[in-house]
Amino acid sequence: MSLPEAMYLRYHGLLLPRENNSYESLKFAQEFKFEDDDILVVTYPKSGTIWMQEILPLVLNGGDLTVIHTIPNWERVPLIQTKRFALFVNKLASPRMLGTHFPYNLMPPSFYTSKAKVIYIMRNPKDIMVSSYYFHQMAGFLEDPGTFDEFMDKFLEGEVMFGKWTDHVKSWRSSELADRIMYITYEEMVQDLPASLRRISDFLGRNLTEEVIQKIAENCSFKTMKTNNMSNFSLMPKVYMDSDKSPFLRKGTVGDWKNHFSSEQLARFISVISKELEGESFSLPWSLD
Ligand code: PPS
Repeated sequence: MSLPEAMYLRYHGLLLPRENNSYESLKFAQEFKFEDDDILVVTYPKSGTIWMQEILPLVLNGGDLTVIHTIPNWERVPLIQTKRFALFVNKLASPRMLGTHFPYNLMPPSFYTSKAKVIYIMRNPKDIMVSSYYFHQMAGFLEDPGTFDEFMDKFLEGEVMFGKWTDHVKSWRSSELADRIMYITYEEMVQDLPASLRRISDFLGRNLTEEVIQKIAENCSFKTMKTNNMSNFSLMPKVYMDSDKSPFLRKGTVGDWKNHFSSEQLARFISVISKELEGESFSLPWSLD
């Protein structure tokens, strides 16, 4: 399948949408200086990025909703590789909340020597693929996904933004960041958000009362986030994201892949992914089948 050059650039072999990434923004990211108290959310796309952009400010400020009600998610926890990053970075107060879809090996040099903490969210790749399929339909800056079957080929080949899911996960799972990194899954957050919030606040050294945990959980629920204009991308022009085609906050569930995969597709998917994870020292928190 041919690559629409107008829509994507290539960076170290990875496809990145030109709409929000440029060679200048990537250079800016590479030269960016991490501080020891920075907190970085890392995700492969469609794993729960905007969810953590809602959670993180509330955990850090003890549940004050002002930030999530007045500042758009892309500005309160900006992604370091994006064009917008240079606009917002100087406005961030310490500790800075940052995000990225970069694999570990493409992080800026200053990251490795800093003590910045990382929250890495993993999501079942089958649900990522479904979420991404709909996202490609609604995002004007992404290639039309074609049929579900065609999109699966691209996903498995890594011919989608930020490359292969397996490469991303492998890079961060073997990152040797020791206690600087916390791994959490989308599924665990769906299953028990208050427990996930307790884990996150412990990792960040915050001591939140049960009342605050419950308040954050309510305000970060799928239902509440869908109505928050600072988080649901309703501020974006329709040519950029068309929620009539598919809302960004689409389903927010675990296992939607069951409504989309045929048994042949499931077998193909499992075969490719398990082969690529063979010999890795970590195990996945869920079964692939
Ligand atoms: S992106 O484009 O990479 O920034 O997308 P990302 O934010 O990583 O992932 C989008 C999916 O996360 C779901 N989401 C949530 N699920 C449950 N609860 C909450 N609060 C929540 N917030 C975001 C969102 O709906 C997308 O998943 P799907 O499966 O498409 O619904």
